[in-house]
Amino acid sequence: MQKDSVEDAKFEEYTQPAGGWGSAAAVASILAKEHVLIDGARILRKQNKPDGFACVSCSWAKPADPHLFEFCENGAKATAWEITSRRVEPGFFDKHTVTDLESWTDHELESIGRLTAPMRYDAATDKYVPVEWQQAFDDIGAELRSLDPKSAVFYASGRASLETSYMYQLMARMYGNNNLPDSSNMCHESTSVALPKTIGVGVGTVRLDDFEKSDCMLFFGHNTGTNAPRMLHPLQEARKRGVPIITFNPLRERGLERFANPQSPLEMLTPKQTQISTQYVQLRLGGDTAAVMGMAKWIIETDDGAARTGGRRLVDTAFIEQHTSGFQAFAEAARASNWDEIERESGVSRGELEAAARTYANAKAAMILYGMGLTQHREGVRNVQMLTNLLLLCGNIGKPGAGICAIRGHSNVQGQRTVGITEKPELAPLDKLESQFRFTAPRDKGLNTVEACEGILDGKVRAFVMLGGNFVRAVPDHHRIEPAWKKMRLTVQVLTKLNRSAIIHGRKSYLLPCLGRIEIDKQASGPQAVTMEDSTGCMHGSKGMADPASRHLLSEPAIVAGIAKATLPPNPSVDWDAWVGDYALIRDAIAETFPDIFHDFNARMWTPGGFARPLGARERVWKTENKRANFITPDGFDADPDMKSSGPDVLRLMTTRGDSQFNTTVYSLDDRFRGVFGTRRVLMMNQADIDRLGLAAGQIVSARTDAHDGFERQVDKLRVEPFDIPAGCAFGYYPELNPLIPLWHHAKESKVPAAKSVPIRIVA
Ligand SMILES: Nc1nc2c(c(=O)[nH]1)N[C@H]1C(S)=C(S)[C@@H](COP(=O)(O)OP(=O)(O)OC[C@H]3O[C@@H](n4cnc5c(=O)[nH]c(N)nc54)[C@H](O)[C@@H]3O)O[C@H]1N2
Ligand SMILES: Nc1nc2c(c(=O)[nH]1)N[C@H]1C(S)=C(S)[C@@H](COP(=O)(O)OP(=O)(O)OC[C@H]3O[C@@H](n4cnc5c(=O)[nH]c(N)nc54)[C@H](O)[C@@H]3O)O[C@H]1N2
Ligand SMILES: [Mo]
Repeated sequence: MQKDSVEDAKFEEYTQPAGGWGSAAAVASILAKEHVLIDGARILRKQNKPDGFACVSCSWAKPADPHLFEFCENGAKATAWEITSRRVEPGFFDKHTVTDLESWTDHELESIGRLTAPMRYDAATDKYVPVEWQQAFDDIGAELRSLDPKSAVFYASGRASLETSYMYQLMARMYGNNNLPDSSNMCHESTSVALPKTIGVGVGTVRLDDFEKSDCMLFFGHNTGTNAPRMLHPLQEARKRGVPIITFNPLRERGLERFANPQSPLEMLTPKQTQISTQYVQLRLGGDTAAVMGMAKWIIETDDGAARTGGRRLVDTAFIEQHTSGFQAFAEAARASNWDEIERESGVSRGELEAAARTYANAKAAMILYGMGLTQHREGVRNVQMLTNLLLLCGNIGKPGAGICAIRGHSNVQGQRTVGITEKPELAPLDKLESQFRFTAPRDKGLNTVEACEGILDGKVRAFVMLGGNFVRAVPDHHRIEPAWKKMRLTVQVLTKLNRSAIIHGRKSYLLPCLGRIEIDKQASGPQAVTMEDSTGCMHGSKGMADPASRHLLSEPAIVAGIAKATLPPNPSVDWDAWVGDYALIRDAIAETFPDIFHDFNARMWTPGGFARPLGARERVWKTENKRANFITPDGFDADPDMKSSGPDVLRLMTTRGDSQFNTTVYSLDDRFRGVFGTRRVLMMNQADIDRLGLAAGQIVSARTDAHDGFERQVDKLRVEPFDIPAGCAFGYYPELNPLIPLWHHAKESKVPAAKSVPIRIVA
């Protein structure tokens, strides 16, 4: 277990490419640390294989013809973390009161290993004590039945299978609410709100085979080498074909600069590496709308000239005519915009944006890929809509090699939405569920993540059930949420390892440890398999192969069924036990609810590469209100309305992931690619800002939010270090800096916390 030491931390540039020997060494080291060297190696061979298990780390697509090792360094870390030989037996809790554990870091809490048995909080001793499964279910059921259903929340973190997620949403709705927030509310909800209005789907349109057909790729706000490393393989292939890749990112992320394929012997033995980005646009945090507007301006004005002189057109006028609406207004806004403002807001020169626009507009089929750097802003929805504006301009939706790729987070976060986990009743097939299961579904809007936090703060939320995740730690305004969280009547966590949400608990609290996806799941009808949806809308089967961490663990479907049976009145239309006995029956129920996507589910789930869900936009069928694809003209470029009046001492902070964590799960304290070793308590700043604010490299400071809403938000003991980041911007790590984000500081329409634009002052 590593101890975070701000003073002794090391900062040195990492000179290697992403992948390569550094990656191979890191895999061996984590397998050794978790004491799973031999079994780990056996298990990794089955990772992301058509007959194996789906990686529990990111949601990137799994190819039909996988590599010999279809996993990356971080996928291997996630596997080792789950199949670790370390255990937290009930005896551990004899030695530690829960109050003692409050001082443990996220890294310390998880590194002690897998929980092995269900536990209940005992207020008399301030300890977790063992409880029988049935007793836990009965207590939880009794508590939930005594509450107004509107005061309970059912959160899902994005890892649980389609089968479990379907059962979970059904349980919440039969209980009486649509309070089904999920991690997507903090993640790609800006996508789910933006895209239905522009292209009529809630998810990205790109599939894996588009990578082979594309001749230009634009990357916005995603750290691929760390957060979806397997994607570097198709990118490397594209580069070998000469495809230009343009990256828009305030940081020079190593994976998007250069990559050595750790599976290619040649590249491992010789210093060969592929340069990934052909142009790297280091824009300001939140500068994307302005940057894309600059590109659109150049394309439209150049095209205006071509129209006059009979030259080659850059704008796809036939496509725009036949398929879209709103082009004239958008084109007018682009022509009217001025370069000074574009350069100032984006932090990028006109020349650079014109060069990027030229490359893009000359491509026959271009795709845009993006992540949290776009969605986690006050203007997250507008950012995403600007990307579709740019794609529509050149007809880049609905043809091979083109499209938009929302790079999702958790391995089944997209799928959880697909099978009904949503707080928005209009997105769930409530009529169908009612007729299938003979109950009356609640029709009022449920709570999303931010609204659930508001409910916790004002005492309206009394019970909180978590299907995975670490809600308390992942949400904004951490220091305000923690004390309120403790006042809830009931917290229930289905989990694999201890985390902050288990330690900061409600008055009654239950820890229900489950099997992980990599483990063998034996039920009445034999070993079970489960399914997930990847970032490209393809559904895959997954079967576990490791021995369970403990024989007392239950599967996630069994736990959801246990809570449901103890909470809900009996309903002959839902046989929870039969579902747990044979997950194929759950898949039959899913297929009945969603026949378009999931017909013949059990037969198709092992299709190599997964089976794809139908997406109208891929065929240029627009499921928008006006049945056309829509340009949406932005009302300005301003990245953050909350920072309008902030003076020059206020920095714009992004909170981001390092290379050795999965969200709040911190594997180690190093962020190798960015050259940060031994601490996560940093504020990385532009040298000019360090000088201007009278600070020095290595100085220990506090960061305070510039919010003016009556609350003091401060994180202490952060080390200032210089970094290649645009002036006025800073970065530090999530979740350590979550206390700085005001709950109300979220994307306007989607309510995704604006974690990439937090206004802070440095207090020396
Ligand atoms: N190993 C590993 N894999 C993961 C995860 C993990 O924690 N670890 N998490 C999973 C989850 S849930 C998710 S959502 C994804 C997250 O994956 P990412 O979307 O990569 O999220 P972040 O790590 O927060 O990094 C955001 C990136 O956006 C850039 N950025 C920040 N602000 C801006 C901006 O204003 N404009 C632009 N253009 N760029 C900006 C940052 O420099 C950084 O490169 O990864 C998933 N995969
Ligand atoms: N400041 C800031 N805040 C952010 C973000 C950011 O970039 N910056 N990113 C946001 C994003 S994109 C996301 S997705 C959220 C993530 O928020 P969450 O999804 O809530 O958090 P995780 O850290 O992924 O959850 C980790 C826990 O999941 C449990 N777990 C692991 N495997 C399993 C399993 O198989 N089954 C079950 N039942 N439990 C399991 C373990 O106990 C582990 O401790 O955080 C958001 N918060
Ligand atoms: Mo996420």
